[in-house]
Amino acid sequence: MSFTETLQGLTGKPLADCTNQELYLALLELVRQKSADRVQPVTGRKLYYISAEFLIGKLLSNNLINLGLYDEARDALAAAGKSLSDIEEVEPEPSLGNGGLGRLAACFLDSLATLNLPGDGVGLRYHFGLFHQSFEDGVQNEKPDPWLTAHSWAEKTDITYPVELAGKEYTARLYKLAVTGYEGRTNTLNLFDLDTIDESIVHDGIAFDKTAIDKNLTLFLYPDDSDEAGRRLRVYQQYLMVSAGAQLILAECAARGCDYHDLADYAAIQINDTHPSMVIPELIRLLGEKGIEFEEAVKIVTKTCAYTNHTILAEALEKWPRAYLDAVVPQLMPIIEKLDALARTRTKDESLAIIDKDDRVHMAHMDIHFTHSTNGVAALHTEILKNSELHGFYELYPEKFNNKTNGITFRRWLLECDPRLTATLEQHIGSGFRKDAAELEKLLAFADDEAVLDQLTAVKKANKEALADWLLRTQKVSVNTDAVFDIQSKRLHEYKRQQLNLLYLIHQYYEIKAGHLPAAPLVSIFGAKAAPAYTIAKDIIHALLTLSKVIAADPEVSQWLQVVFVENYNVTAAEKLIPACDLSEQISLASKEASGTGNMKFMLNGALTLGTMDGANVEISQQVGEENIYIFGQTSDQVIHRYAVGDYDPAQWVEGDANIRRAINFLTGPEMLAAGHAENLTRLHNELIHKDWFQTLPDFNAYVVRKGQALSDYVCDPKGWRRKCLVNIAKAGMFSSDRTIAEYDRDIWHLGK
Ligand code: GFP
Repeated sequence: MSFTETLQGLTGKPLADCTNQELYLALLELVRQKSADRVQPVTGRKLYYISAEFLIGKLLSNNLINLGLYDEARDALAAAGKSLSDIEEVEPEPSLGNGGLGRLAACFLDSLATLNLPGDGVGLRYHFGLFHQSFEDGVQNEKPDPWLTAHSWAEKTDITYPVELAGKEYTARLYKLAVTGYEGRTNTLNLFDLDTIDESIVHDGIAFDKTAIDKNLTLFLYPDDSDEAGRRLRVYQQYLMVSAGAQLILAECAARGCDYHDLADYAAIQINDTHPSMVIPELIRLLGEKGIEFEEAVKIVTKTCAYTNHTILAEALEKWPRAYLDAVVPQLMPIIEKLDALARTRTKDESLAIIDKDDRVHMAHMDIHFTHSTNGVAALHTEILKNSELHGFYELYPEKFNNKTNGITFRRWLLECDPRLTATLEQHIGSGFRKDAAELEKLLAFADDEAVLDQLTAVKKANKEALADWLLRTQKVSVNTDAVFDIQSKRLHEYKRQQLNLLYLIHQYYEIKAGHLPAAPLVSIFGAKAAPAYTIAKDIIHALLTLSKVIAADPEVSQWLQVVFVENYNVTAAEKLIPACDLSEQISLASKEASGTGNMKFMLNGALTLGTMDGANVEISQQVGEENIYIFGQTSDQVIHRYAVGDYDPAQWVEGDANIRRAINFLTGPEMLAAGHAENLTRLHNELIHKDWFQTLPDFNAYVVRKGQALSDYVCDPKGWRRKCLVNIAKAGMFSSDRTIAEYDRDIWHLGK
């Protein structure tokens, strides 16, 4: 049967007569059938990757590519006058993640299935995801971001588990979402939900009654935690996820013959950040119910579980007040107390305890004591964990610590998002890189081939045109595609330093006004959501939106400089932005960005990195060589030293440097106040002058100089620039998540064995 006939069989009428919605549903059904054919029996150890976030993005194209159906589908639809990309627009994007952490989990699921490894995800089926972002009057507004429609990728099952929360029994229902691998097997993303959720309780944006647990539990990812009810709600969510997840794991293993004593031969559990940490005491509790004594249960769980640390920021290393756990999960507290006592027999160091003297339960500490592996996500990050942040633990358990540098799936971040570049690469180096990313290195043979460099230039230009069309259509802004496209897209956080970029743009505004024209016109594009309760992050968004208005209203400046802030940045937007980027902004304060994965996506798509020696930027720089990357700023050692000495005073930098002073004072100058809100701008101004916790000012001048160098290279030496881009693409192979997953499997999971 031809593809057209198959699809027609599903729609019941000629394709040309179908609406895009009908075609989307038919394709969804087809993908379901084909992915079901690739489900394989599990033998030996199977991985359960437990995570609060899975930022999976739209799935139609991704699944068609992985199932080898994409070209056929596109051609059959085109023959009927339909466009696959129009059909894709029908699909709502699930916003089940916040940023890199959740996207990493999604890339890992893709690589597991591609490498034919048995590995499923476990998470929650949030009805409204993180939130939908819009800008009103220069301010971020949050609304629910619904994605669950009558026909969704996540299928309801009859499988339910009882979960006890605050002494009351709830019923967790399992939904299964098929995860296809590229020419590989089909695995599952298991998402739990309650049948009693009531979407109608949400009002005024994303507000809702935080105490109505049966109605609100899975409405949002990361509900506002600025009050106690919100923080407790997060504990409720986490326990729902791990209790239902642990019951699923035990049931699946038992069905395969496990007698629970040998659980570690059947399951490997990866705890993604601290949100799923309660799986440790929960498994011990459940094993207890099966008749296994505490001491043995601890050994089984330690052998089964492993922990990934994604950050050294104290705010993200969860420490729950014991009172919350007493109230929400009283059944776990006796176990956590016993774990704390056991940990204290291993070390006298109070700072490594699970329950501290203020009665707070340190989730990461429980993870490190009672799993067999703790890994960081880039070489520098793991060294910082070992040598400073988790040094005491490293001394206690040196054998547990290991590094797994993050990666990205090339199926989504090259084949799907950049078909033009993919075709060009295939023309010269064949298609082996689709399965083996290391083959991209073959491109180095063309580093001085002018025809290939010209082709890469043409691909980039076409991608910039496509982005310009998309920006016009969706954001109502038009951009000059001859300008350098400079992009900073990632979660909004002060350590990622969107505010450093803001100060640069203000500096450029003044320079252009003074007649010091830049080497090239610049379109500076941002994409970022700020956590709803994170005031300064929202002020940074406001300042950028206001600056964008000020510049646009000034013809002298606007011909050289434009600031675009993309509304509701998500995976779909990232897929448009990344292929069109010339300069990738990876400017976090050295030591603070554990790895970054956007840096890898931009590099793979032929953008050059402007970055600090932080996270995986360090490894990118080692791969491409320092002549093919723009590095600036303090080193992590310098930053750590500055924090240790504790004498950083931003006011001195403001006083001592006229350019810094000029840029900061512009925030509350007449132009900005006329276009924006004094309250937000003044607060940001004060924050930078009096606090600047992430040391923006010491890196300011180095950043200005290095960015100027990049722009001048782009204009003065276009061939040299494109050669650098080629080297970046060729050297991106090491950042495939297939490599990362193979390393996790080799060192930690040993799946299928
Ligand atoms: C976090 C870290 C990043 C890291 C990802 C994945 O997420 O440095 O690359 O986890 O390990 F901070 P985001 O801040 O990017 O969400």
